[in-house]
Amino acid sequence: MAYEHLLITKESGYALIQFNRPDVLNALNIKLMTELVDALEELDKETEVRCIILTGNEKAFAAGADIKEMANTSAMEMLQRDQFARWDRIRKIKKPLIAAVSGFALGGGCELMMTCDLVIASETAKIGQPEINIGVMPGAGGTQRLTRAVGKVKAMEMVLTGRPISAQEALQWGLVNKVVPVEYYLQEAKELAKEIASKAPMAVKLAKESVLKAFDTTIEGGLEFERKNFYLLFSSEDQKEGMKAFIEKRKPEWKGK
Ligand code: DAK
Repeated sequence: MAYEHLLITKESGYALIQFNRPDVLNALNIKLMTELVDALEELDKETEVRCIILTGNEKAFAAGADIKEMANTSAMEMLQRDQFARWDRIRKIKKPLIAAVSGFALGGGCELMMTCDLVIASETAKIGQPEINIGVMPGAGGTQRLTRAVGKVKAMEMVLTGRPISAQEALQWGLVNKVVPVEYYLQEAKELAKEIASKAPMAVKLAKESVLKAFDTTIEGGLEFERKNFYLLFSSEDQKEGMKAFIEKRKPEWKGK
């Protein structure tokens, strides 16, 4: 399928989605977000795709929602059109999502990054929630996911001052997994995708689901959920193969079932 604002490539085991609005620092307009959610849902169904990388370009992952598109929208229009509803569908993607971030990841760009499961950043990344500078506040997780990731006082600092943080700060604050020189951030994300793609697909899927459960349940409920998923994997062929291969001292061959 051809997209106006996305470039999609598939390599062995994973897919790469690149935002393609370089003139506006990959500002996330409705069209791009519609395409992104459609593409993610399609790729989520493809068995040979086991992991998905989201990226922009060296200058910008994404500088936020498209301010020019949003500027004259009324609250009622947003409510009626449920303009931002499709953002919620990204949370439902079952394959691991890796954000490969260079340059600006601001506002909705930072929120999109935080919706991903893993983040590789280049040393040039500038990550922030600058909505306060344009008279609004974060609307897609910047007060919730950010606070869970970095804690109250740091989230307050980012949301109330709008100041972006550096890649190194993001690493120290637990917002990104790894920081590498700009020449390597995409390569690093691809290596990570390949590594995850080499694991048993059903185990990856249920493990992601279980980790995410920690964000919206009690510890008791989460442990119960985890245990059920653990038991469930014993009905998979891959569990038999994985444990047999260990005992026979060979590499497992996953079937994805
Ligand atoms: N929207 C539209 N255009 C943008 C843009 C944006 N967010 N960011 C940059 N651009 C455009 C600029 O207008 C400029 O276009 P031309 O003027 O050349 O036509 C071009 O990209 C290059 O930008 P600059 O000339 O400004 O480049 P600089 O290097 O000087 O500055 C900058 C880079 C990133 C510091 C600056 O562009 C900037 O401050 N951009 C705005 C960043 C920002 O405020 N982002 C937050 C937007 S609000 C929700 C979901 C999502 C959201 C809300 C709700 N729900 C689910 C409910 C999200 C909201 C937001 O993200």
